[in-house]
Amino acid sequence: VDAGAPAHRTSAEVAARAAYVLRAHDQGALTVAAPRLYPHMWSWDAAFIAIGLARLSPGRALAELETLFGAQWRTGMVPHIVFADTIHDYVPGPDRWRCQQVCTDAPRTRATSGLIQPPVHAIAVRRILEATRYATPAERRQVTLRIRLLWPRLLAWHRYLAEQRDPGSSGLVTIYHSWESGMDNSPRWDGPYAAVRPGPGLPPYRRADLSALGESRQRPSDAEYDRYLWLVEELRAARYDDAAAARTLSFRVGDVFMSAIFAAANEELAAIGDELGLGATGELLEYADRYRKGVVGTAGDDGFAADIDLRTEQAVPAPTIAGFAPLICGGLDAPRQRALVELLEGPQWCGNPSLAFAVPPSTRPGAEGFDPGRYWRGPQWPPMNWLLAWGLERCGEPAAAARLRAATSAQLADGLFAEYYEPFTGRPLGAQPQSWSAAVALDLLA
Ligand code: 2M8
Repeated sequence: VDAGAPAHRTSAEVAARAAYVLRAHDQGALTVAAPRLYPHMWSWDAAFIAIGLARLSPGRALAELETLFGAQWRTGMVPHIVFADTIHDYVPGPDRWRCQQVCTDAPRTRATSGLIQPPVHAIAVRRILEATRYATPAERRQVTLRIRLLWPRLLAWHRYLAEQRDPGSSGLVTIYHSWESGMDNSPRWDGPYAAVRPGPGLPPYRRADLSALGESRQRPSDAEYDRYLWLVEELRAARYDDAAAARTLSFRVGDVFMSAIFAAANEELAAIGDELGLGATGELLEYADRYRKGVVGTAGDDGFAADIDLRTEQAVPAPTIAGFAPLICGGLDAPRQRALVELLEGPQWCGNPSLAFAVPPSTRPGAEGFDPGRYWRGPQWPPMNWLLAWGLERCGEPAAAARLRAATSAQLADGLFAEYYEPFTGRPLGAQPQSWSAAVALDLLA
């Protein structure tokens, strides 16, 4: 994909370019998130990539998740990074995580990280199953059979989240690291990170991300990276054991956005189970209900949700897109849902007249910690828009969903598939092209 940015490409042209990007990033049964900056498989990226690939080939889309779940831990945990076989300059690499060396639950055949990411996977599998309706009968049979084979792994993943990441059944999934949220340097985490103090035992490391991107203003700061790497030290010292991590880690937060995705994903998995006669429906719907209530329980009168710092038991209200979590899982009463949709579409967020495209900045412009060019502190992220639009549709807000999809498609019409976009100038930032942005474009435009 060339670097020129002519706007107003036709939908067909953008979709073709997106397909080309995913093909170029395909290593067979693993699509790298972005060749230079992220030369491996990321868990929630893989789910979005599968959602896009479902438009081209349900079988290939499912292969992506089969690869990811092939690296599932014995506990049911699905790791946030599955390292590609090729040697690449990514920090922290397998030598830092040392999962196989310190934990017998880690898979033997693949190097992985020891963290998780939001469970978008069942949402992707349901879309793959739906896509088979347009496939040949033989492909439909084949893909359905493979979904049946993957099913126990999906169920084990959801059980892991409900049991190990929320042993008290509070309705919020606990994260041990902001990498788990997927929104690494979001102002959501500034409060909780104040308690993370990297010790002298932090081994030196290189900022491989800065050399890969050639740009530091768009990435997290060095102080943030010290904390990220320090938490990896803490986790490895706990041997990636959930009970030990819950006792010893200096970062433990109940993540509303992850919990909302989990609630919705449980419903999707239940629907797949129902359609294929696989059972566990009652259990999954119970999880859905638990996490929906957990998310809604943190929301204010305007429906905006807040994470909970589990070390202080305090809510950490932050004006970021994560506050819109209830629009992903539903469950607000009608007046609060209306208020939240109005907030999303109003002048503080998508309706801000200074925005180049009417999609939500990752942090509310003008809020403390907002930075329009820096990663999760302000830029707009296509997969988040996709997710919110998907949630709005499910919540019975089809008009708002359609507006968000249209604005997301307009932003992606540059055909560059940037990792994220500067909200006021519309400038493409981060890795270019990034697989999940291409995947979202493919789903919206194909
Ligand atoms: C970013 O995170 C990784 C660490 O997991 C990194 O900065 O190296 C995040 O945007 C995350 O949400 C995403 O999954 C990953 C790959 O796209 O990159």
